[in-house]
Amino acid sequence: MSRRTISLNGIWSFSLDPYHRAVALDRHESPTARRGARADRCYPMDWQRIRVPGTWNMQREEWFHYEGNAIYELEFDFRSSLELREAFLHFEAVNYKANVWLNGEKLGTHLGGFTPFSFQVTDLLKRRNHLFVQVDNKERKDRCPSVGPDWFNYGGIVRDVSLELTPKERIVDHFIYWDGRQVCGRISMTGRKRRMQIRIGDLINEELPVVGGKTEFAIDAEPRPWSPQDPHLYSVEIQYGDDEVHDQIGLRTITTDGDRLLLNGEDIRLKGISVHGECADGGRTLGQADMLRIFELARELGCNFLRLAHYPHDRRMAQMADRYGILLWEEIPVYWKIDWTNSDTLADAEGQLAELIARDRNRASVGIWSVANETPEDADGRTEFLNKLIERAREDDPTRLVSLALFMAGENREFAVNDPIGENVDIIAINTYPLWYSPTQDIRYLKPTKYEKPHIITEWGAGAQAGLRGREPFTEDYQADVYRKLTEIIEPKDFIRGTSPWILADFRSMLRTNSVQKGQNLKGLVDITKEKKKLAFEVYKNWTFE
Ligand code: GCB
Repeated sequence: MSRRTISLNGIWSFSLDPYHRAVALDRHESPTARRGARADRCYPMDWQRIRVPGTWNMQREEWFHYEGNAIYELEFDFRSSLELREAFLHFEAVNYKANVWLNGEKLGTHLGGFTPFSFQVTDLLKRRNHLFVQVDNKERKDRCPSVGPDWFNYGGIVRDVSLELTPKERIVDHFIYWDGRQVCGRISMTGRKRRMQIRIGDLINEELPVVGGKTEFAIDAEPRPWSPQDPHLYSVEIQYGDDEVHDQIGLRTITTDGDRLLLNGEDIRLKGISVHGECADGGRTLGQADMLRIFELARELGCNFLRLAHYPHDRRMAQMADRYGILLWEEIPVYWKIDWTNSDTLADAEGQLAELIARDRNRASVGIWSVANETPEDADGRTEFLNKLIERAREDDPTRLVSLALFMAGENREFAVNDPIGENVDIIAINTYPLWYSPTQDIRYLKPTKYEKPHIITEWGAGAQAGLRGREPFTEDYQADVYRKLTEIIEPKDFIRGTSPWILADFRSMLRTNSVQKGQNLKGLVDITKEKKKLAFEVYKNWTFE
């Protein structure tokens, strides 16, 4: 085995630190001293045990509403030999700001609550190690998301932590895709070896030169294309000196032609559903079974498309989608109001986008990168900000479509037609809530926007409390009726190439603390446990959209 992953998941020590005392008092370096400290000494921490990965909100009742600064620590042994190896400390996601120290050395800071990051720690590892992580999830105007999104701001080390050991000379990154004619690859590596070997199923088996730390190739091939009907995956093996990387990759193209959306050159209509990355018990930390449940429900609904809203979900979602043949829309949390003219905020958003693309660009299921959701067209600096993100997405991945969700409110019978951002995206995606937020809006006459591009209705829906019957809003019957009416309107409109109503499951939201919603957004087709189906589930399931 050329590579090794050592999991650092497990039980860690944890304390809320609302006044930022740990770092201010430089107390992060010696946990043992702290633990032995007598109660009357000046130690403000209240060390408790916590599960990593996990969100603190779901692990103790008194932590449920906590938003702010907290500290984590772990002592771990490391016995592996580091000769001829590099070691990286890897975090899959920490919400939102993470400062990390290993053995008293500050490794760095990461912003963004949903994407992976690592630090090289080869020279810092010892037999006995002390890892200290300061996590701050306080909402701020200059972050992405900014203050007050319509979801719950779960804090903590919410996804896996590991040590990754690789050979010194190693493969850094690979990006493999099919452009419809050739299988193309870009592989980067560090080291002095001049050659590398790549095998892609029975399509390619080549030894190729490495020039300037890179190998690029484009080889004529006619693969069995990946699609929802036939989610075929090829196994990929890349060898470079002692290093070896394995992957499972689907090959397909996704393009547009006028208002048509094409998968492998053929028209496709997307019957989808939006979903948050949340589960009832774990909050933002989903286990394998929680993710499988999402796919099980999506498949039962007859979906070929999932909108992973509004931030990067667990990386295993795209791996599963590859296997199940579900196309994905992946998004970054540039949501509602952002500090559009702040260059640090732009850098943060770009960082999250780049990390997401780097993580998932080998996943055939990912068809669309979304750079934002419902942003105010007239806000100063907004369009420039979004254009930079669109540009960045295209630069990092020229093989996929780029979009964002717009919003249509009010009485207009046409989609939000004048938003200049429509010029630069591949898909016009619109959220709209007739019969709910815009009760008198009549979308029967919906026409396409002025942009001759495929249109997707990325949100519509209605709230319903599971089990509540009647004719009023918030009953299951009312919601089912909205699903009946909207699907009837959407179906014959040929310019609508996809839809992903809001939403698969009820979810926690800090915007929904009133007496009906009791802390949850209730627009799910199933309740928050994903066990109770509402009437609308059956309505949507029975709808064919081809
Ligand atoms: C939207 C937002 C989504 C909300 C939803 C709602 O337009 O994009 O994040 O949760 O409406 O239920 O209001």
